[in-house]
Amino acid sequence: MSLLSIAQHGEIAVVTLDNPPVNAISAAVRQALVAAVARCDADAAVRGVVLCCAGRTFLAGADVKEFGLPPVPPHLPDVVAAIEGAAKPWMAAIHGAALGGGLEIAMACRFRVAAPDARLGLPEVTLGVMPGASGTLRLPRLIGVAEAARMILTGTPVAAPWAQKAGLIDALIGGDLAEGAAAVLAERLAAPVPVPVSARPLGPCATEVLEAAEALAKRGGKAARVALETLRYATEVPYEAALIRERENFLALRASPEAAALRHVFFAERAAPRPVALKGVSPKTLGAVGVVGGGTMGAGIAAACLLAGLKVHLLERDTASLGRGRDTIGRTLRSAAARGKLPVEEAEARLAGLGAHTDAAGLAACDLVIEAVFEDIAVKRQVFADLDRACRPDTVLATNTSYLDPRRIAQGLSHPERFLGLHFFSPAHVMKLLEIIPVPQTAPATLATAFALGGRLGKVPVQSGICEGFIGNRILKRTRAEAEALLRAGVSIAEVDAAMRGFGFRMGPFETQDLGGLDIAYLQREGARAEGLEVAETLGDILVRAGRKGQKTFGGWYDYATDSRQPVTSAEVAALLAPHVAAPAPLPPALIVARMLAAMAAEGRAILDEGIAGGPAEIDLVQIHGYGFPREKGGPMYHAEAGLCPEAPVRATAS
Ligand code: T1G
Ligand code: NAD
Repeated sequence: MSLLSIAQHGEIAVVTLDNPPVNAISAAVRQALVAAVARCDADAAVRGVVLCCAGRTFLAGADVKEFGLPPVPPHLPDVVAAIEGAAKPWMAAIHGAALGGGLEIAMACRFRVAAPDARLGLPEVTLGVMPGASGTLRLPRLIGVAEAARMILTGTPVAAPWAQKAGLIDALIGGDLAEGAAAVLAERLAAPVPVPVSARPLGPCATEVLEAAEALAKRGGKAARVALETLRYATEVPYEAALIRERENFLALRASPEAAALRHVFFAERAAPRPVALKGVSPKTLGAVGVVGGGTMGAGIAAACLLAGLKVHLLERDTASLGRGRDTIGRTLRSAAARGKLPVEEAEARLAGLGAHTDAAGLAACDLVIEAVFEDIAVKRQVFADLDRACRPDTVLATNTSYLDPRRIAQGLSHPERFLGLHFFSPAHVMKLLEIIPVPQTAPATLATAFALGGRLGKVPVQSGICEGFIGNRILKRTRAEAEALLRAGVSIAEVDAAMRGFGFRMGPFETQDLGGLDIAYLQREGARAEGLEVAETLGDILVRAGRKGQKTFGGWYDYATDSRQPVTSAEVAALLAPHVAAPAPLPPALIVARMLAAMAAEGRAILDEGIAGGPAEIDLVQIHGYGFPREKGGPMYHAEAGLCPEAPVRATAS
């Protein structure tokens, strides 16, 4: 099919764009649309035009692949102006999603209709930019400043029924969209055509509206703040002046390092669920999923699977533990329903369908089983021996171990080709990162099934080779060592945390340890020492031995009042560490950040050299989706590659 075709439906021309996979608005699409306006205007048989798209969605916005390239005319604002200025009125017929420039083109049309399940949005801030083709001017003219601000500053799309109520679209069209739209347009042409959206009034907005928008902009980062200023300006000046300001601000944001970093993340996230090595490999059908262990991780994993609409069977070692696991899962699903993630009755139905067992025979029908029992090789091996007997030979068996070698867990399995590691992160129903760890015998279909599960759960799946801590926890160990090296060099705990928060992490490395508990890593080190491995003493060990495990003991790297999570610098910690650290020697935050990022990038390069990760972008995704690395910085490998992170001085101590 050609990029653009025009069919006649009586006096209505139906223009169909076909630019797979998502009808991104490339230079060719822009040229074709401008030509279509001229062609329909010149055709005396045409009284109105319906714009629709082939494939899975309406226009998904500007072609992000063109962002780093010199702009090619006609530019998107030219297309928007051509459509609004057309002699024959246009109607946008939306299915799938009208996003970014796609919605801006739809708002230049005199009419907009949509399929009931369509979505409409201006997600530009998620790419570090803002609407650049009249979105900040036309959207508030259609739905008011308050709702327009919420859509623009959060980048969150809205559903078509809401859009109709708000006045963003004129009608919902069931059945054949093009036919329905043509019929509606023919009817509408019997009455006077509405004025163009740009001609509608937009007055100053109430102070409380802007105050609410300011709160949203604070959370949205730099692009959201610029978008808010542009929106505010649009309510104060005539349309043309505001349009010029919008374009200036958009182009400035598009050239920003944050926008470049966010585009890197955008494409990395879309490549993650479809590794090239698995092209053509069919995953197994995922009907029922088994989860062994209903503790912290098992309950989270089971909840994630239920929220994704999968049938779940939970296996615990006894009825008391099973009851605790089911209660945790129930709380998670009811909380999701309370937040509007799914209807309450649907949550209850899914909970009622949860299989609950204390014998592995209960998992016999499962297509995939995830083990999340104690981090103990003997316990895990016993569980897999039971599953080997209870499940079908082709049932995929996965371990959620954090640190054990999956090859050791797989020893003795009758069908190791169906086994691998699936490393979820806590809380498992929230954290998007999923590390997928094949063993040498893992079959491609098993691996493809794991990636398919990741996609079904809305995770960001990243394949990891086998090493201590896989990709994420290995880098975490390196950066914790670097943070302690800074302490030994005389930098304070608070300085390190403040510097990393200033860079964009929500919490610094020491605050994070207090939140999760210092004892988890301590026990892992003690376990290695018990096995005769040489593991250097860490400053964290000193604290744990003094009973300071973090917030759970009201003291870790910081002190905590019994009724507050507010960290307070601790005199006891200063005394405990005094023999091991230099006299206070503050460092500029930029240098602290440089050293920490250099440590991450150095460990990432070692991971790449060892073939543990497939590429630097995957390491970036691990850090962003598993450890809070700020998205708008692109990840440690991107940040180092982009020359944004000077090589820090040689590391002070070994980890
Ligand atoms: N440009 C280029 N490629 C895109 C693209 C885009 N806008 N959107 C998706 N792709 C590619 C993606 O990389 C993948 O490629 C394939 O399409 C399928 O994507 C002036 C400036 C539309 C909801 O932010 O939200 O307009 O890996 O796996 O799950 O104001 O894609 O197959 O080679 O995500 O069905 C604003 C971003 C741009 C929309 C479909 N628009 N895209 O989801 O498919 S800025 C966006 C999405 C803008 C104007 C400004 C989703 C989707 P490959 P996918 P999906
Ligand atoms: P947990 O102690 O909270 O839960 C373990 C559960 O396993 C308990 O409910 C226990 O009753 C159950 N169990 C033990 N033996 C069993 C058996 N034979 N059959 C069925 N159930 C059994 O532990 P957790 O934090 O959920 O960790 C579980 C696994 O996940 C560990 O391997 C851990 O390394 C890994 N993991 C933990 C985290 C984390 O942040 N906690 C993150 C990623 C991975």
